[in-house]
Amino acid sequence: MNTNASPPLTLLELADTGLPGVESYSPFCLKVHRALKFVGLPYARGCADNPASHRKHNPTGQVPVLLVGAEAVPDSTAILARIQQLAPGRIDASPEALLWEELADTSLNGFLVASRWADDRNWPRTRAAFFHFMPAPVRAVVPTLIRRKQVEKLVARDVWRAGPEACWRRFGLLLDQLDARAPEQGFWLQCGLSVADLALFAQLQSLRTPLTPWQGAEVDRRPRLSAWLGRVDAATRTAS
Ligand SMILES: N[C@@H](CCC(=O)N[C@@H](CS)C(=O)NCC(=O)O)C(=O)O
Repeated sequence: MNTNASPPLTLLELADTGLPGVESYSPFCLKVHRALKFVGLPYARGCADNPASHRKHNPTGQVPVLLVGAEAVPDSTAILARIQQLAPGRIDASPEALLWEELADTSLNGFLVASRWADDRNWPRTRAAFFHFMPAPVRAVVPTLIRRKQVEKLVARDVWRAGPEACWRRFGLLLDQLDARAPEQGFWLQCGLSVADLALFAQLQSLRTPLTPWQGAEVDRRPRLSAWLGRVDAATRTAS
């Protein structure tokens, strides 16, 4: 680790959740938090209520963006690659680890988005957590419109196209497959912590917040998966 030579780092992201062990409701921001903590690089936080507030640093309007000095690095996958340059040899990024990262960021993320935005059981909690800052008259209208758009995107992604029952059946099957694949000891691949651990952890940990109790319980009842999540959490929760 060589923190003295590093340019100052600022993570542009969403507001803190206030929940222990969940620095952000954005799984992609959570992934970056945990990578920075694991390698021990100090960083500042630039929080906003809306991802688009950081648009001047990322034309896609998404978070996270990592400012490395004056250089803006958007996208969690690119940010992890940049962190590996800043702290060489700490996080593995083999081709297999990158494939797992892709599965987490796409497939698993689809279920997280569905659990918060499309699942009627969870929507009132999502609305309260994500839109509390809006004045009441705006809050009465805008969240419902945004929800409608999110559900349209979930249908287009084939996550919600066949409806809730099919979605949660596929979710359960994916969790079963991950549970069967989870290592009995150590990290996801036999090489120390990798981008696979960070990316899978970020999506699964994000399912374990009070916003999505049913989905969180589904994760927690897979014993090997939960034990591995606990190990990744312990290794990445505080700055090393
Ligand atoms: N591929 C991006 C995905 C980032 C992403 O989807 N961020 C969400 C927050 S979790 C966002 O900014 N959404 C706003 C939008 O898409 O307009 C990454 O890995 O960073």
